[in-house]
Amino acid sequence: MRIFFTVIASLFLGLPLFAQAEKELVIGEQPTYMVSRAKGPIVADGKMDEASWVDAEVRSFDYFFRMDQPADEQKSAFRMLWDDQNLYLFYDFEDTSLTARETQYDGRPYLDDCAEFFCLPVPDSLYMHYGFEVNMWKVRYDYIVLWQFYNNRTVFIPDFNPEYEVGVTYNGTINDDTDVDKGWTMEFIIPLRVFRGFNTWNLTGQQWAFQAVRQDRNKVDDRFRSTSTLFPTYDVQLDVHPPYRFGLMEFTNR
Ligand SMILES: [Ca+2]
Ligand SMILES: [Ca+2]
Ligand SMILES: [Ca+2]
Repeated sequence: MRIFFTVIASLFLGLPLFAQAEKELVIGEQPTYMVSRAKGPIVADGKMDEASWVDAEVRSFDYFFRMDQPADEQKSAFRMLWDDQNLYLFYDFEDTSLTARETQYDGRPYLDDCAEFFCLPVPDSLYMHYGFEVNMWKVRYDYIVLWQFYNNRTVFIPDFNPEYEVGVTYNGTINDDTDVDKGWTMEFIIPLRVFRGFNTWNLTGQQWAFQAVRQDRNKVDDRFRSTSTLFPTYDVQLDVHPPYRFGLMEFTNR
């Protein structure tokens, strides 16, 4: 039924649900997020106190999947900064129902309210990326994806366990369906050394491929959640990982 409504909604809204399903973005076509340079230290506490965040480009997650009801379409704001040591991410989510169940590292936080970041440290669409997915308990699922690696099967390698910092704030009650919550934030500091092997120095002017994603679960006892993304995915399978749909980040000094 949900798929039916997705198709109808897509026809009604004129979204290219099928037409571009297999289309790959090529260099020059990808939408680009301009990453400003952090002018001072950033603390991963989930608070946007640092002056540098004022300079960060703000993007919303406007591409929704698996929506069951209007409440599944909640607003998100995404910001990113960089310096010579780190990438900094800030997710700001409106959310009327805070939900976090997973407590096991490398488990399934993506079934909860979850902030996700997929990154490929080159400016092209290739069939591997790093993934970071974290819920409100700061429970992480981090991995390397080999997209459709063999016999069309995509492999997630979970024993990629990099060191990075995550800070969370939330306004509401977690896992209580009886009240109305306000929202939550997540701030990441991901050291560039996590991506060593790729070029991680003299990044000014360089571009990396990435996607940022939100999972929004609104019922404690139902694993159903809606998904929204920064860049369009146009994917029939409702999978957010096809790397040929990633956008770019461009490192600037401004
Ligand atoms: Ca902060
Ligand atoms: Ca891992
Ligand atoms: Ca939620």
